[in-house]
Amino acid sequence: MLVANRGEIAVRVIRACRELGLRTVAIYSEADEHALHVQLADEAYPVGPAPARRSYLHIPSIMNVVTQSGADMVHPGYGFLAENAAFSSVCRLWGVQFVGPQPEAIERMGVKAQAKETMSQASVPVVPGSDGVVRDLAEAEAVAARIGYPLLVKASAGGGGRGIRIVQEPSELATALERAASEAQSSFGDGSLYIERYLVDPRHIEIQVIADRHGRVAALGERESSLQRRRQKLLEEAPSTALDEDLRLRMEEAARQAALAVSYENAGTIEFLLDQSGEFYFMEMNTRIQVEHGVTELVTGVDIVKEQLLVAMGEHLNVPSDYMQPDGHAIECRINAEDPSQDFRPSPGTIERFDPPGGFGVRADFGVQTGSQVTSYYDSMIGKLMTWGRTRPEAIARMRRALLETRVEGVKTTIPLHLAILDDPDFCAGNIDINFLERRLAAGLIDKA
Ligand code: MV4
Repeated sequence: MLVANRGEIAVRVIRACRELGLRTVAIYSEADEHALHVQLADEAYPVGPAPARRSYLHIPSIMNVVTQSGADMVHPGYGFLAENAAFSSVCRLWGVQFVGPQPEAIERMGVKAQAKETMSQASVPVVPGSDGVVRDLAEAEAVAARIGYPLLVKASAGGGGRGIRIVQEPSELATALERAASEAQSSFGDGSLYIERYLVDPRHIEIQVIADRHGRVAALGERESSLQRRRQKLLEEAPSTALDEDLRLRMEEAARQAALAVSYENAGTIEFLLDQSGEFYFMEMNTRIQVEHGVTELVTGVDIVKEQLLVAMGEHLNVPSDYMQPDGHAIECRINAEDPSQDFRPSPGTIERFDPPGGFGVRADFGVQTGSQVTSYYDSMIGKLMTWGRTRPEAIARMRRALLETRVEGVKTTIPLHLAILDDPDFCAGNIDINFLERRLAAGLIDKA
């Protein structure tokens, strides 16, 4: 198995491979020569200089290592080439098994407007709005009359928050469309737009699915991913305080239908927006393993990465049910080398000392050790702290204890932010939505000192 990634997810994949008796091949840039994932792998090969586009994103260098090492499988992790259809295709051409979905599925889910169309055909609930792109003002006004205001004008080629414009009332519609079209044309080379009802303060709920090559799709429950800042998740949990068993089953069924609609294979996540009236709508589908997969593992007992590997080798899923229900509660805090008192500015440097926490119900998935270099070439996340408890209060108390026990010297981290979140009454009551964290930060959750 060639692990085409670095950091904590490379370590995570190498561990799953070892447990299955698969030999592991790591790749590393010049900046990662002494990294933990390199030390844990059976073999390691350099792929180029520190910049990602010349190393972890450089497909020719990676395929050279496939040839040199004789690897017959490639796991892309997340980020980098994980959702790059071309990389998945090159692996197929090279005759190596890509641990993920087919290129066609990656393509179809990659274009947000097309993904929404596919979901709508599969009777997966989508946000009320235009049926595909809006061609002129008259059509836009007709949609607006049907769905009401406020509404969003979204660029078809946009995604991840880019190319979205809110329209509060009819008088703003014409100008918003013109500006959105020209911005989309210049940013994405495609000025086409679609319209959606604007959901006010929704939750971001995602359903984990895993599908084998024998027609079976299992839903592994939901993750609450609403705690984000500028589209970067910081804290996730499973299950969500907003779901009861009935809503969970309905969302799991919608997610399974989404996966079946594109003949999905391997692990994937269907992201939904859940509004305050309990309606949920498809937002997008991620065709990769996600950072936060561990909280689902903790409440289901399913090793998702191992299932990925087994499915990629043609095995049947080992998941006990197609509609998993959670056992207990799990929380994940992303530990980023960023300074919360300096507007989360990256805090690169040498980790002079790293001591992870331990004890019952504590899981520390890190890609660093004492002495590791944290550089600004790559994402600032150095690892994830997860805790499991029989109840959410127990998981919260355990996480607070684990955060206080974690020592990371030499760089600033998001640990103080997490401690402040865990002490927030609304968070403890489970009253959160996608704007919760930014509201709290604006109100001084973290003192600027
Ligand atoms: C929305 C929305 C509210 N209503 N669509 C942001 C990125 C893109 N993938 C979709 N996003 C949103 N679409 C409607 N109709 C709110 C957001 C949104 C958001 C969604 C999930 C998690 C964090 C978010 C942060 C800002 C906006």
